[in-house]
Amino acid sequence: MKPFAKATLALSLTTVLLTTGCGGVNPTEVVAPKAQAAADQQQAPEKINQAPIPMKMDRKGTDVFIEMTAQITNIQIDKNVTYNAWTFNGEAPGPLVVVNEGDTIHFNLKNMDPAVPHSMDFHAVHAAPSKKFIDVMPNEEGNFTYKASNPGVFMYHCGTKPVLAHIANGMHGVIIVKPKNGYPTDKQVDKEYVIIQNEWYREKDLDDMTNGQPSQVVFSTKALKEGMPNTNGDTFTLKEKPLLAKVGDTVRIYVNNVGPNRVSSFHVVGTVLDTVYLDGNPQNVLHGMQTVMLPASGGAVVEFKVVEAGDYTIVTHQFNDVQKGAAAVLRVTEDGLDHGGKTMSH
Ligand SMILES: [Cu+2]
Repeated sequence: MKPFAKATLALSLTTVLLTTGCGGVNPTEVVAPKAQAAADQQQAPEKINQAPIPMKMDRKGTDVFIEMTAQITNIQIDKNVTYNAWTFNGEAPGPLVVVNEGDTIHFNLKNMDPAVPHSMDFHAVHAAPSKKFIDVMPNEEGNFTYKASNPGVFMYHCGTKPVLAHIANGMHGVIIVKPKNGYPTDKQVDKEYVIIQNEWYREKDLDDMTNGQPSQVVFSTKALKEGMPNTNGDTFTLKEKPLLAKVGDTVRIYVNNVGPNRVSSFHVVGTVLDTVYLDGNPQNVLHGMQTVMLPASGGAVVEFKVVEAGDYTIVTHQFNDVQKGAAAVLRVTEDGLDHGGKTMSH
């Protein structure tokens, strides 16, 4: 125990003894739980669990004001596994950020972590990292301004050393910069979703992270509009609660692989990706792809038509990662509604 913790514990014991001494209650019964709680807090600040705080976003013309928190929050990643994660706003992946090409982002990072510095690296901007992606100290705030001048589906992440640990502990997410003139296929799209792939390692195990041995590889979805599903990266939610589409729909998925280490071979079983915009840039257009390679941090916009009712599994075609959880289900029905029933997934 650190000297400071010892002093605090001694002080709180004395206070409790003094205030309860003449009340007729055996002081030891009263003192033990309070003193223990104080001691626990001093000894293990990494085990705190901060309730998610929603991201704030305001717009004035092309100026967008975004406030995010760095915070420690428990995230369920598998049926029986909860991870005491380092997060943005209590979500992992963090909240979806959507801005327009040409916007100026005024970003405020509030670091609620009492012990560890954190930072923000937006892949969507041109900025000097040594000025704009710098550490924000515990219980402090940092303000940064940059322009979102490139359209696409970009990763964001904490860039504090060791970056591997900060990303693997949950500090990653996606920022979509909508192209000024849209995508040429905008009018054909009926349904839109976001899917993010990330890895989880044994909790805070830097060896597993360094050796690239994830315990789970997972998919999540983030809401593009209110009412849409918004999940953390886990092994089961998107298999049990499928995304939905209607027969004949053209479905668009904004996808990103935030890693930190694995490459994603993004594939939708039972269809061909009719149109793909690599990294989500309308100029990087490809057609008729079976699988899109997403490097760590890489994104894409993929579009495909679903012609038959049924369950379509979305995977990374690196099936050892599917074995570790990386799959989601798109359920296609005649009316686009879910009529229940167990999903068929890989
Ligand atoms: Cu961090």
